[in-house]
Amino acid sequence: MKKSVFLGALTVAGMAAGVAAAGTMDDVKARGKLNCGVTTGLVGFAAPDSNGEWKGFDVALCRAVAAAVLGDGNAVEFVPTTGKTRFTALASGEDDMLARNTTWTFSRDVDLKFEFVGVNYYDGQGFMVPKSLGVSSAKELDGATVCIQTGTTTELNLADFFRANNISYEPVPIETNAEAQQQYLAGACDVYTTDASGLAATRATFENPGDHVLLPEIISKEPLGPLVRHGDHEWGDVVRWTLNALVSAEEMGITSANIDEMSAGTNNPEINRILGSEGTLGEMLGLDAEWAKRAIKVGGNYGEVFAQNIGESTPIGLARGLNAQWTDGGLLYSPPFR
Ligand SMILES: N[C@@H](CCC(=O)N[C@@H](CS)C(=O)NCC(=O)O)C(=O)O
Repeated sequence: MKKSVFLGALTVAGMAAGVAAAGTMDDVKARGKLNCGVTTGLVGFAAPDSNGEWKGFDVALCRAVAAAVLGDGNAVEFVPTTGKTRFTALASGEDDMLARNTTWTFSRDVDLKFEFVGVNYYDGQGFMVPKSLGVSSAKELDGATVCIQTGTTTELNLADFFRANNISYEPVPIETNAEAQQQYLAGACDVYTTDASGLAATRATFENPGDHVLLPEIISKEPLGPLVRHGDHEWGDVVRWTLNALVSAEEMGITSANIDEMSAGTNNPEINRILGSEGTLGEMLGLDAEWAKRAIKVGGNYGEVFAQNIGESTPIGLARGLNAQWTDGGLLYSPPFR
């Protein structure tokens, strides 16, 4: 405990001085737990279930990294963070990584000094209104009160969109999605705006989801992905290639059902390199040969994780859309395992 607080302080000092901060992997191994920054609760992406067990699309990535590094998908301390607190939690060393509906932007990379290791969900900002408002386009929202989460890209895009369309709005600032939901349902704001995936996830928990509509406008690009601190490339590589392993597994047909059989060896050399029966990729990462096998086994490949947590057969009901594999016309494209 003492050690991690000390290293946390060092990390901040290191960052302030622009010095590379290394050693996250050793920290995680010594602690025996991954500290993964997630939301305060967004069902489908990251939220505790009725048994207090964290579940969701982002949670699955935390568990995959823990399985790769520590051999146990349950060796995760989930650290709830708000839109505002997430970056200090990561910069200070309280978190080893963030998997929290976080958009990859220039300033978060270059100015805040974080490294986005990839995209796990291509999204965009949308608007939800009660059907009873009788509005069919975001351009009709002149003068509306809008619930908006602070510390987010949502805030900035909203201002841009209204200004570009020469209309005005009154922001109702809120800190968490739970608060937004409560305020919106209580009528404290006419509109809730956030990532379209977040709107779908929020609406799915309403008593009468059909009373609310998502407007057709998507006003921004929100590439959501996991991030780590600048400067610790070894750790960044581990998180990046864990995500890539889940994506590649789907592309190559490795599933939680066939992974044991496939890991004994197949006639596809890339599958063998991922699953560790050929080559030394694990060793290059500072891990063992079965790191990716364990990561994929926890929640399945990217497609299985998507389907189980947010896909069309869940109440959230998201289509793969841009998040389909490149071979199916989507944007998911893992670099090769070679
Ligand atoms: N992607 C945007 C918005 C992220 C965001 O905070 N989204 C909300 C609504 S989808 C959320 O995850 N809330 C969960 C919480 O309140 O803990 C960003 O990175 O700034």
